[in-house]
Amino acid sequence: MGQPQQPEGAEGGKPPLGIGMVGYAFMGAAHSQGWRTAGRVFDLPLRPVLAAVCGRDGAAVRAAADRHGWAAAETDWRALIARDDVDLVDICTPGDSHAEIALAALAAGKHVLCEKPLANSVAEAQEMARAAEAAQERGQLAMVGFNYRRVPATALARRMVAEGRLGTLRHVRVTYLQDWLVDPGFPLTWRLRKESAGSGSLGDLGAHIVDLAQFLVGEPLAGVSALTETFVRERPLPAGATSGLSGAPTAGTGQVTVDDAALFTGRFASGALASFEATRYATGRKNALRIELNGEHGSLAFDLERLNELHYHDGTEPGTHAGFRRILVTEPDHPYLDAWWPPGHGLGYEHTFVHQARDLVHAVAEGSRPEPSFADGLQVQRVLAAVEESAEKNSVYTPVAV
Ligand code: SOE
Repeated sequence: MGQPQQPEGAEGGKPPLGIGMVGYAFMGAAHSQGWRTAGRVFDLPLRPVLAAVCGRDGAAVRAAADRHGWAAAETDWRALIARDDVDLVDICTPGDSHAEIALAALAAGKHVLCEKPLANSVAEAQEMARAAEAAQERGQLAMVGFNYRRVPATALARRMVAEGRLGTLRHVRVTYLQDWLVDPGFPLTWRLRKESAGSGSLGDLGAHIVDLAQFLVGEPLAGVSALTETFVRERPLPAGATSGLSGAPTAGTGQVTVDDAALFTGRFASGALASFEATRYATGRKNALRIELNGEHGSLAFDLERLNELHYHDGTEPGTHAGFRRILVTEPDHPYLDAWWPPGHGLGYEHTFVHQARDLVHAVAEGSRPEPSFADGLQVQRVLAAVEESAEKNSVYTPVAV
């Protein structure tokens, strides 16, 4: 069993904030890193303590506790929530358990951090947002893990849009491209089944870009028009799965019941037009989240694969020497950067989780409303539902005549 995180340096003497995390795979590892590091880099009002991690497989969760620095391991999430040393429950499980765990944690008086998408349906997300609202009255906080808001460059972009540097926005262009499903032999994991994941690329990648676009623009989408596709409809069952999942057409394989790709356009209430593409079939693209905003006075462009940079075009400059310039977002007065390395030394993906933990700890200490809230998560869920409805109805899409 791992040792409890000991206070070090600036952390010593601060009141503890006990964290209990459910799930320990990819997201669990990323969140562990965030909780371990936040108080060692930032001067936090509370000291995050990695109290306990939970998973169903006893041996595996104990190994995860050792690896990631959690003091204890639990195999029942209800037992984790009931622990006196857990003040905040961090949910890193597939979407089908988010609602149940979050509602139980809020009912038990705990703060909650929940991975995105908030839930697998609007109905679940609504219940969670209602419970979070009531909990906020009692001083308990609930936040969704849209970590890409916490890249210093995207936080700077938000600041610049809010300052009016782009003027009225006309276009928002976003893509989130991965390629891990290109091989039809890739197994039918939980992310490819509706009952566990809710949706496919749409909920996994589309949720991120919807949230990021709305965050940067500063307002919600008013409507969408969408196309979705499932390119490979049958895949081999994962190793260890003995029976076909419901709807399995042949022994040893099962049906993909979610979208592989989602393309949609949208309109913001203020009039800006937006386009979105979320896919796991963009051969050669690994984690390519790109966003560009065009406004009447300027433009901003961001690429997650070059996340220390923000490109800015100031359209008010004389055309003779105007053009996109690269802002290296590593200066101490850039968001989050005052606590990190000297200019030019750069941050990465993992730091977004450190910043997420930092911001949530501040919110808990101050009793403020954390962002993105469960209400924000619900709003994203409504956009995802509208995309699915539009794609299903095919109502706005017009086939090109042949
Ligand atoms: C999917 O491949 C995934 O892991 C997402 O689930 C994460 O949210 C994203 O940040 C990276 O890609």
